[in-house]
Amino acid sequence: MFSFNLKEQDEISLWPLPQKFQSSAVAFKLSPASFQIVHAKQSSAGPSCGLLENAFRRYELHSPLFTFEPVLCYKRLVYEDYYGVNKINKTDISDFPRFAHRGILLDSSRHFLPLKVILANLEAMAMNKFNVFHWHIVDDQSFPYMSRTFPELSQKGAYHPFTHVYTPSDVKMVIEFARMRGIRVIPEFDTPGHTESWGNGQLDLLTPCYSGSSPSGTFGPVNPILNSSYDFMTQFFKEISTVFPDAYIHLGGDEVDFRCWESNPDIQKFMAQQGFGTDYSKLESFYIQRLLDIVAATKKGYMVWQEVFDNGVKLKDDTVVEVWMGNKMEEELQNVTRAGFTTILSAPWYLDYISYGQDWQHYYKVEPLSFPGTDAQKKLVIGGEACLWGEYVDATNLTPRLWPRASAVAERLWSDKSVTDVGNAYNRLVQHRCRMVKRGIPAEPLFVGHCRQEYK
Ligand code: CP6
Repeated sequence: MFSFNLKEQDEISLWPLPQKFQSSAVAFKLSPASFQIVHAKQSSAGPSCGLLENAFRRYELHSPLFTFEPVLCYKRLVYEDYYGVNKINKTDISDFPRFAHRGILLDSSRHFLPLKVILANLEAMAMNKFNVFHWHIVDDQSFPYMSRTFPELSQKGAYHPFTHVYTPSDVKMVIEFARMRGIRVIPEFDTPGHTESWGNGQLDLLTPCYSGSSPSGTFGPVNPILNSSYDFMTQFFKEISTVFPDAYIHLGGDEVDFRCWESNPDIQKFMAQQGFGTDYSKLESFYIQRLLDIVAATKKGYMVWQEVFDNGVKLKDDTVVEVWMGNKMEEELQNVTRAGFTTILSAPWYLDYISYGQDWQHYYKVEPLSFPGTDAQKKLVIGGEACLWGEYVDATNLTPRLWPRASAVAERLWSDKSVTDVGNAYNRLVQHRCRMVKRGIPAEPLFVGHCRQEYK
């Protein structure tokens, strides 16, 4: 096995663990003059692939192999031997992801996240082979997305109209930075609930709540009984579909609070006309159904939170249903896949929950396909997302709260189902975390210990 002369913490530490990995004891010296990354003969990409060329260049820029400064290094495969010589053991790796959708949800509404923080986390995502940035960009508390069609949404709905907004060029930069790292950007514009901030810049979009027989001055979900609401959504999502190149948009649909709708006499009248009785989930479905048709007309696919499926809304075949509720999660996966929909799992990976101890182990131990179902059903689970909701998170604590806890999710979604040894994962993750720290990502420690480069 491994015969090279290293202390335990210097052992090769790959994260996430590749599908096939064969290392021999034959070690090669590396030097800047001799080191090269080349395309395999059978590679379909080759030097014309700009993405790979860029990735190689970034590696060269950051690799200690290409600097003159002696650096104690934790590369994946490259290590520094006893004499300070960079070495690599002859190794064959054949790798591919277990799940296609490996996402991180960040929430830039509860707190504004500066562009710098988003880009730094895209870099960290790439190091962990995450490939989807689920950008929960707006919500009740603020609307930082600067819309060309409806500039007042951010002018009146952001925490600050100039400093706490994402301009069209900011959004472009996020998308391009992500693309260079193999990451898709799926924006979420959550409606009809979670929309309080939209109301500041778009008159009559939200439902006026009543207290007794008169409006209380507060507002609820998007008003589903006005044509103007759908006209707005048509224009708005037409813009979104051109700004974000990904084939999917997340349309939310979670946690709709019916109390405001119930209080409003116009809504009550509409409910009666439609024959909805007092079942407000029917009104919710009525809204979502129209919204989905509007978005489908832009030729985009959509993702939704699980409630939309639960309420029996008719969904396009290619809809991705995101399962986020922890109770009855397996039952939900069974139901969604039995109905033939693709699904992603985020319920076990709410990283905004924090507790004393090594909670990464809980994330690591999740087996996404443990629910009862046929092979065809299991194939419909295309991945999962680690969610870092923003109520208690801003630029000061986001990165250490996310990393390396999200790395546990990364390995679960990338590596083979059989990769479940928590002790082995611990040893590799400790080093992976040091590697992130060394690259400027302030990932928190797993437990007691130190990183070698701290003693530089
Ligand atoms: N915001 C939005 C949230 C949550 C959801 N949607 C949420 C709900 C419960 C928990 C954590 C987050 N903060 N828009 C639900 C998908 Cl425990």
